[in-house]
Amino acid sequence: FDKFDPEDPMRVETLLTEEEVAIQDTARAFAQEQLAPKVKQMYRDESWDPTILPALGECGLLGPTIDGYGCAGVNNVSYGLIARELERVDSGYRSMMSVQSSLSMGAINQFGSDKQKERWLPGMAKGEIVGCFGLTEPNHGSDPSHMETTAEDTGDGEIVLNGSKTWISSSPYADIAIIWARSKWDNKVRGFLVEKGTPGFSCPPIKNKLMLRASVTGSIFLDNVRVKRDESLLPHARPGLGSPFECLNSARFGITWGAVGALEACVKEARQYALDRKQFNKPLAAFQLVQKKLADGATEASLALLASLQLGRAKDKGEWSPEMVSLVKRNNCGKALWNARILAEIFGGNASSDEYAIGRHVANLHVVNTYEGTYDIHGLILGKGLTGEQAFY
Ligand code: TGC
Ligand code: FAD
Repeated sequence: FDKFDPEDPMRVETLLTEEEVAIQDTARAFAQEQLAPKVKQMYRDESWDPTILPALGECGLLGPTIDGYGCAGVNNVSYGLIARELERVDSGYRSMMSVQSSLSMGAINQFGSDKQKERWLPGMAKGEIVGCFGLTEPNHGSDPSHMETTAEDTGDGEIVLNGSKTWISSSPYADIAIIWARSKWDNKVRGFLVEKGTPGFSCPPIKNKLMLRASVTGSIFLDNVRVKRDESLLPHARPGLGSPFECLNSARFGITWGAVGALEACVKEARQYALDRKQFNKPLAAFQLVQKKLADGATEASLALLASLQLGRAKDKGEWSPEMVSLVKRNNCGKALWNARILAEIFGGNASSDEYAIGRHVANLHVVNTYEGTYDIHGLILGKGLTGEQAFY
């Protein structure tokens, strides 16, 4: 038998194709060489680095599953591998990539007109145009079906948008926002593109977050924002919530891989710390209780990775369901958060220092377990799939 590899306990790499390994290696090199050196300062400053999205674009890591428009056109497993490598450094970097790729480019690619796609996608693939996705509102997070933002057709080719969105990743720096609003003409949710600088449209940052500080988050205010109907309305989004949820299926899938990357980073750092730090004249790694924490973290990361890979293969074959995404999003994020928190104990007081990544990952994973549908909301989606009974209302 082969030697055990603490960094790939279940030898998942043997299940990947050569092309997938090459994409993983590109993403890993990019994340470790270009993002890891920046993360501590960006987390401290809650800053936006305008070079990151263009650098991701340069490596072909934005909108990677889209065919054409300068995108790589790779499979879902490759997209997952990219998410895992970025989140190994920080959930905020995976968030930037997910919002750009799955939520913003994904919405335009799936639901936009040819003209909208040609106008926006090439620049977004290069990371020169920043996108954001506005679904959540101050009064409606888990229940977007009750959203209050409205779209009114003026009858002369214009739409007027009114309302507000909150907790929107990248919004303060976005050049283009996907706004989901209830149309006044048929009371159905529809998607609209709103460009930065449009009168009445503003995206102030939400400052002083305690978590996910390397990703900038903001509000969106729409005060009688007038847009041209043919430029703004996403014509192929079917009226209702199905279309924004389709974008979420893809972003949630990426998050399942990202959470694994964050937990793997915690296991790796905790293992090294336990080997280096001595108490009672022995390395911490030689104590049974410490080994249990490492064993639990490594086990859950490995099983979560296998679940994401199975989901990715199913997506690539077109044999998947949203319930499968919920099962894995809920499991992987919940397990990553729980185990990262336990692994942090190995660091004693040092877990509270940003010289170590563990405290940052624990804080970030709280958000990762919350956005794109909370742990409990995914439990309810799964509960509905299992029983046929919906328990949301
Ligand atoms: P429900 O009545 O079940 O469905 C409404 C319509 O949507 C369809 N649908 C889906 N379609 C595709 N994929 C899915 N996963 C779908 N789920 C539902 C459904 O068939 C129906 O279609 P139609 O044609 O009949 O109208 O909807 P509901 O209002 O009862 O919703 C229930 C619930 C709780 C599951 C849903 O609202 C939900 O998922 N809530 C969570 C909200 C959420 O995830 N928000 C995420 C905001 S974006 C974000 O967090 C980005 S963070 C990114 C980052 O920084 O990484
Ligand atoms: P609530 O919906 O108020 O939920 C609060 C609690 O109640 C949760 O524990 C929830 O599980 C529970 N709960 C709610 N309903 C039920 C029920 N029926 N049964 C049992 N329990 C229930 N949104 C975007 O649109 N775009 C973005 O780019 C984006 N980025 C984000 C970035 C960050 C940093 C954060 C923190 C959030 C972001 N979000 C974004 C918003 C995110 O999707 C929401 O925070 C999330 O969907 C939860 O909504 P909420 O915060 O309003 O919580």
